[in-house]
Amino acid sequence: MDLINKVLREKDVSANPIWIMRQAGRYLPEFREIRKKNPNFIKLCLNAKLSAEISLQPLKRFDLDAAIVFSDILMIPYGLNQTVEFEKNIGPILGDLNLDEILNFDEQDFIKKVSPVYDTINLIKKDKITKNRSVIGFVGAPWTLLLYMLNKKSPKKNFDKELLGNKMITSSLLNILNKFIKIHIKNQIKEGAQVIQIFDSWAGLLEEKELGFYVYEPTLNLVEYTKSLNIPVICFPRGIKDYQKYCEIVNPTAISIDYDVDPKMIDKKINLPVQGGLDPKILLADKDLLKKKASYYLDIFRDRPYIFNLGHGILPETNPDMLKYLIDVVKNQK
Ligand code: 1CP
Repeated sequence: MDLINKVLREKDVSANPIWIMRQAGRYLPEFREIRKKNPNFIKLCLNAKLSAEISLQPLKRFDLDAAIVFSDILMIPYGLNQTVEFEKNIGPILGDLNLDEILNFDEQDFIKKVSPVYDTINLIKKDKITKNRSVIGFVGAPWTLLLYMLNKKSPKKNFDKELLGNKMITSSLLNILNKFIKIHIKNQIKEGAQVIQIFDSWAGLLEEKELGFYVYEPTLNLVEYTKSLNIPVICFPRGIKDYQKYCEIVNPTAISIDYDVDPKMIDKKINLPVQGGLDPKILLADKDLLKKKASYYLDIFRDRPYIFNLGHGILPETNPDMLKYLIDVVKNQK
């Protein structure tokens, strides 16, 4: 069994496996090379051969314990016929939402549109480099996807709460999203994904009283579904204030923590395998500080199943040598 599954399934504490959010991405010159020749990001995600190559790039350089499929959480709105484009320095721009079409969307039509993602996983899985490593599939959480679909761009700078005003609409969209997210999870597993991560990157934008409807209920449903397929599921509810309550209600196989949360509090209050935490900005500093901060997390989570990762995606300006150094620190700790 690969190390990550040992941690997740057997609660093994003898080693800390490591993978990095956005490990297949812009900080790698070999990724930028491919990206330059493929200006259409969605098309690149639909090119299984290139996407598999990108997914494996970080494993060729570093001793990482997992490959994560190179794709995007916005492939689901794309699969539901909402247009998705990525504009340089701006981010994703989505087209108008055709509610009637989406509410009646055919499963086979969706699969046809996103099936290259499954082909990518198949290719990654077949490569000998993943023989003793995990292949991680992923989805966006219903709330984060709903937000992109309604806001039609990143909510980073602005997001109008009035978009959520019509409960009939938000509730039916959440239901439809759950249906298609499950299809996406099932098909990634069918092609060989051994772990599923659910990214709820914008969970932190909600108030406590809104979490039940937008986050806890729909995510719990997906967690139970993934577990029923006998696959571990890691949840990353970035920015959420009460990780303890989230874990009590949603109960993922492991909880991935962001860099704002105090790991000591997590250690005291939460009784699940943990992943992540380290601030990606630390990789922009010097090696001594990096070692110190990484060791801080490793020490706190010494006696629990802990997968090393960052508290959000690795930054594009990161020097790949710093990641190499971090992996050495983690691998030499136990
Ligand atoms: O070259 C480029 O301009 C593309 C940059 C890029 C990359 C490398 C985007 C655009 N997506 C990806 C790949 C990606 N996205 C992966 C691949 C696997 C890996 O981790 O190596 C994954 C898991 C994602 C997931 C994703 N996409 C999330 C959740 C994680 C997170 O970062 O919070 C989100 C929010 C997205 C949307 C998205 N896609 C891309 C960007 C720049 C964004 C964020 C835009 C925003 O600020 O709202």
